[in-house]
Amino acid sequence: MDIFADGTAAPETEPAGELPEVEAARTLPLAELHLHIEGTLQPELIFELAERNGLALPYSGLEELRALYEFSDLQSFLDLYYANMAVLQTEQDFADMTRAYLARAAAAGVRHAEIMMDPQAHLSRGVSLETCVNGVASALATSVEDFGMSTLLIAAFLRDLSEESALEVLDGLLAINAPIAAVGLDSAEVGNPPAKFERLFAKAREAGLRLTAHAGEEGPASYIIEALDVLGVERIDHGIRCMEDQDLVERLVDERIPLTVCPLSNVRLRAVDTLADHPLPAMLAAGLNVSVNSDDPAYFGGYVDDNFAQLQAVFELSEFDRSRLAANSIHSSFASEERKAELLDELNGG
Ligand code: ES4
Ligand code: ZN
Repeated sequence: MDIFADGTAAPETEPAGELPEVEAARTLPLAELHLHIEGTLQPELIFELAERNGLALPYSGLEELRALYEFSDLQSFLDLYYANMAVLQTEQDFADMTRAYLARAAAAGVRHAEIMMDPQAHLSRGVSLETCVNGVASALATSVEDFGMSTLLIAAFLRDLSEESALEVLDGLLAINAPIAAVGLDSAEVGNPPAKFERLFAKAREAGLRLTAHAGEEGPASYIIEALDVLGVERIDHGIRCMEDQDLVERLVDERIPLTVCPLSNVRLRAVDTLADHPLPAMLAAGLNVSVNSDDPAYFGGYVDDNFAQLQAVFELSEFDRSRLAANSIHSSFASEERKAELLDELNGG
């Protein structure tokens, strides 16, 4: 099916008298825009890295660790997510984790990935900025030749820490010329509104970085408005709670603001009760610029292809919807216009 640049599709006609095709959905080329690299640490790799680094884990084995993956909210997930990072010690550890993600994402059809990392979560454990940034960046540097995937790095700041801490780390990243394309804002949302980071985002913009922020995951729709108006972000991570504010929905549609939605994450962190209750179909119907992403795939039950497969099973998304989601992801990326055109061609079967 042809998808035009504005996301609309050429009309399709089904040949009369033929049964509809029953075949596995084709793996669409797409961009993954909402992915925390530390959230790709699979339990097996956690044990492998612990052994390599001579660390004792507080779990007897994989089963005991996996049993902890029943979360009640964002904070209960974050506690385990930060604890498991203890195994990331050397540049090699960060590179191995990143390469494992790239290999799995390539199999899921990801052709461009924008990868967030949380430098403050490593600095606070005594791991240097150079170690974590260079480790991830070294794997990304060869992503095109190794996996046919373009990539870029997003430094995300922990909103439950102070703005001073974030400013210091941004200075450090700029001082070492870290190969980052953008900044993001993540961690515990409620009580840490976007406006707390106004100076950080102003400074990042001045440094020529692109801007995104988590908003409207657990926090209210007003945090989305604040992220747009006070921080000046171009993209909203999650954003599902915009559906509680009709005026905001209209604005997001008018301005084509990208929302990087993560359905399995929302189920596992109890933002929605079940996948069947997820607002994604309503968001698509409202004309919002939504994409499907995996967030922390090792923790939430799947990579981007798993997210698509489960959405498909519950909502019977049409090929039109699936292609629109893929096209939205490409249009919403921070890739060059040339790379976007290449990926859109690929999506349109060119
Ligand atoms: C996160 Cl799902 C989610 N929300 C906010 N911050 C995060 N960091 C890693 N995953
Ligand atoms: Zn996230």
